Amino acid sequence: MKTEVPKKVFNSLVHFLAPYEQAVDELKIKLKGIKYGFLKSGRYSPIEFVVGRVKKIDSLLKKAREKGIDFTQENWMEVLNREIVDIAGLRIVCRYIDDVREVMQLLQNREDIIVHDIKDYITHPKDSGYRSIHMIASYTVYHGSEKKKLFCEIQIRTLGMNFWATNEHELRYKYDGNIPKDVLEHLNQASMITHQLDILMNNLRQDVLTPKPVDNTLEEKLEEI
Ligand code: 0O2
Repeated sequence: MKTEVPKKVFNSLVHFLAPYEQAVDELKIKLKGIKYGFLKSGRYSPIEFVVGRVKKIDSLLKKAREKGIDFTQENWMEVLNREIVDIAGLRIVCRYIDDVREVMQLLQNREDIIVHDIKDYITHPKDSGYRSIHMIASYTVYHGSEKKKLFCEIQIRTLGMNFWATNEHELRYKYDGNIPKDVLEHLNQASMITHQLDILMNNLRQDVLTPKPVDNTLEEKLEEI
């Protein structure tokens, strides 16, 4: 569905989004840097892959309308940056739930990404069955001669959660937001199975990596002799 706005507003929006494009490009490089840093030093990377996008103008206008943002106000750009925090969106996909938690910690320890809020939709999934971590952060870009502090949303999820969300998103689009009840039930079931798989794989990995207790009974016996 297209959201109509005057041409002047549309042109200003294209201009407004340019620093967000830059922020997403920079953040993608920085987040991929975490992965390559681990790999280059011969370690396992908690990050499988990183993607990013700037919200499409249509989707941005829809959200702005829902939030009652008035484009005739002089400070609409400021309001948009403050009220719609996922204009710049990054997604980090990991293999295991433990990796998701590790990446969350890594991001919270950085000085260039300031984390303001974390929504844990893994512990508390949405009604749809959606699971992910949503981190609302701010990041500073130097765009032209200007310094801009922009909000961004960083989603962190497992490969399984990403598989589910991609399918659900596609179905929601296909049915124009009105997914039939039986399909919704299937999606909910799929979400639960995906979560079970995530937990099983996480436990399996912990079992493999946790050092087994050493059987020193023989040593003790020898000492006794
Ligand atoms: P796109 O194409 O990614 O731009 P809020 O509800 O605003 O307080 P929340 O949950 O962080 O906080 O925000 P919101 O707007 O509900 O969701 C932000 C993004 O999370 C969405 O972006 C999706 O990428 C993802 N998301 C949230 N809920 C679901 C869900 O039920 N299914 C799927 N597949 N993704 C979800 P956009 O704007 O929808 O789309």
